[in-house]
Amino acid sequence: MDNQELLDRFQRYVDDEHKIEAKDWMPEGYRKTLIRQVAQHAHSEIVGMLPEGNWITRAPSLRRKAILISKVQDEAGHGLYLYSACETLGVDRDTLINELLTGKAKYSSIFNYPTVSWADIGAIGWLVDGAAIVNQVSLQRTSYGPYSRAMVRICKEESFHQRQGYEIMIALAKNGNEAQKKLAQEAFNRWWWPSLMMFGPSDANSAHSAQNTAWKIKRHSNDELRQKFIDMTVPQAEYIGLTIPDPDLKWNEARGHYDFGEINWTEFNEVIKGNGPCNKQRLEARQKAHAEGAWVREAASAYAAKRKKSGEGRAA
Ligand code: BYC
Repeated sequence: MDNQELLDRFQRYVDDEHKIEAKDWMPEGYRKTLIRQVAQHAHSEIVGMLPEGNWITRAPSLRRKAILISKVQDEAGHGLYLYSACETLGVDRDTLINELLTGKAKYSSIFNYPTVSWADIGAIGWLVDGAAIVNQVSLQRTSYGPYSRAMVRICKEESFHQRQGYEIMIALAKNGNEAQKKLAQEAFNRWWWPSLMMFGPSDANSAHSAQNTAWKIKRHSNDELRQKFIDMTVPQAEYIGLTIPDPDLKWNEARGHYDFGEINWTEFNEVIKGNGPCNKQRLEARQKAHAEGAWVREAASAYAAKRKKSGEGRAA
């Protein structure tokens, strides 16, 4: 069968809503773009542990500390799960990690912003995990089986994360004193716009959207998901008495959606190029953790080799 026939057959299979599995034939472009996206997603989970990890020692109560530790631990689990999904596409984990550590691979722009107060932890859970869920619920129906199944599990945990963030914001913004209300509003102001950027460039400027939508890797466009997130989040903000930091935000009766102001795309492009407020710090933290963990990897490999050898001995 020539390549065009294989491509047509692949497209028909995807159009009929079948999942592609690791051993199925797939176009090289499909494999490549999935490795790119799933790896970026995995890196985002791992780098995403850093801004919140920064507050574990300073959480305001034992209950908050225990919850935050479990949330950050969940994120490590999501990262490992996604690296495994990525490996099914024929790339090994060392290569993926190396691409993160050398700055070659991207991770979500959102994790290059600092967490300056405890309210930022509430804002991250509510807004960042909230935005991640909107994107990931859509990705549950992505055409690549291992990625789609990873999303089902991850979404369940993310919804806990989102609620714990909103609960922190309720405590501060709705039930808190004046100083706490102020802290919550300031955190909201810091995280609102970067959260909208998580959905990527506008559809008109999204390089991968057309092909990835045809392959059903993407089920909704960047702008559709961003709008969904805004429509869902504005009433939640109003309920707890927060003001949306966007003078152009207005309900549009005819569209049945909120209109909103222009995103600062220059800022977005700078952050994804490596020039955000914390890009350097995030990469250095990952490089340090990797170097300090070398002995663990060596010990685990030595132990695995020893087990293999003694297993071979027993079999002989
Ligand atoms: N940040 O053609 P486009 C979490 C890049 S973590 C950085 O629209 P695509 C959590 C894009 O990669 C959840 N880069 O791309 C963890 C591309 O660059 P390359 C993270 C971005 O792939 C801890 C270029 O811009 N979620 O929940 O069709 C604590 C052109 O864009 C961003 C995921 O990773 C960005 N925001 O669509 C708390 C979701 N946006 O590769 C929470 C999975 C775009 O050509 N990813 N770029 O150099 C996706 O769904 C898609 O990749 C995107 C972008 C919607 C993000």
